Amino acid sequence: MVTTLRFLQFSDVHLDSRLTGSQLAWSPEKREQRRREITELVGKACRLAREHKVEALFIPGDLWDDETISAETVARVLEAFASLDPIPVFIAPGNHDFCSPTSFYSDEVLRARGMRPWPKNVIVFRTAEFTTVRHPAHPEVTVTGRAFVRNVSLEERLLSAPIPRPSAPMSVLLFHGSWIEYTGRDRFEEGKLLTAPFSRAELLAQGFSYAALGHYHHYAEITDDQGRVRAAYTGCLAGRYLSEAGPHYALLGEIGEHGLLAMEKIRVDERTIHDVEVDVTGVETESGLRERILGRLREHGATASDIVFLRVQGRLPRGLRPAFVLDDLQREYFHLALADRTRPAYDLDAADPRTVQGRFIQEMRRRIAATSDPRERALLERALYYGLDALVHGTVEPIYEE
Ligand SMILES: [Mn+2]
Repeated sequence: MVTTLRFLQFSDVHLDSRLTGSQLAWSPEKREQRRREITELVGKACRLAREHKVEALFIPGDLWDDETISAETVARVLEAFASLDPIPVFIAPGNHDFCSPTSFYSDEVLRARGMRPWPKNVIVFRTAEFTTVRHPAHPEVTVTGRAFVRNVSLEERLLSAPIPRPSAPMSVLLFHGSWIEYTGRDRFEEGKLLTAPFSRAELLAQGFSYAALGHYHHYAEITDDQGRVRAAYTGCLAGRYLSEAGPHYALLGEIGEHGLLAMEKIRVDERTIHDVEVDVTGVETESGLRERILGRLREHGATASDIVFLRVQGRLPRGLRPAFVLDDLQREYFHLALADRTRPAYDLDAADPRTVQGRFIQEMRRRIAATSDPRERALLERALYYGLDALVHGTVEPIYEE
């Protein structure tokens, strides 16, 4: 009888996702390259699973994006999983790779497209109800899971009542849903579904040895009162959006009867998204600007293979713009997008109320101070600088927009 089980867990790969509508402003070529890279990560993760001789692969959902997933990508995933045979791969489809009769989780769909069926070592939980199976090589280990069958927000508290299952020395749950106490950066992201919500208390009361969680995109773990890890989100396998800045992992772990005995977070993707703010106040030349920004990026740990979102703020001499050094910066990194929030270094405090300019500054600052609406404040602030450009220099360019 086993007393431990070694596994590799990853989820939320979102294969073939569009990567459009992002502040990272990918070009079509970069989007295509990034999609290909992310597909390759599944094969890389499977190689890791073999190298580390795991006894199971756990994928708690959002392996792909249903609207855009291609047959070609699915074919590669099927090959990667088949190469793990006899190591079982357990999949609990999430809201983005929901399991429907017309999805790629259907062997009929695969057959109709002339593709191989799901490999026999892959166990997909295909129903919205919880199902429990036994590990093919270790029958004393049960694995419980369910599927999303469409991409909708599920309000039901699926973990509030005990999930019926046979008793076993070791039990694993694969679950895709929203841990309500999660505080990661993607928690309140626009468009992020709150779905199949559950609390720490509800999950722990189920009494599983360990739960592999999917849906949120940053690593998070749930510990019991003894401090043992009883559940973990690995987060997405690779960053695609600004809300996914920072490192991402697959989780190599070993489960005992009451939680994880050991775990290692393994970085599979070679790229990291960096969300970096730099203040350029005091810089007076283009080369000074480049050095200030590159210094800040190095400090942040950004390397040539990384993806950078750069927020530049502060006061610059009028006529000096971060966009002037953009090409130089972009050459240093795989991808770099710039958000310019700098303003000209007008001395607002020296406003002389006897001049039109001075009265304009005073009146605009009074209005800025009086509003509590951040959007109105941003608008008034932009109006202040456009007005000063006009009054002081006689020319206005639309440069203070987001
Ligand atoms: Mn999801």
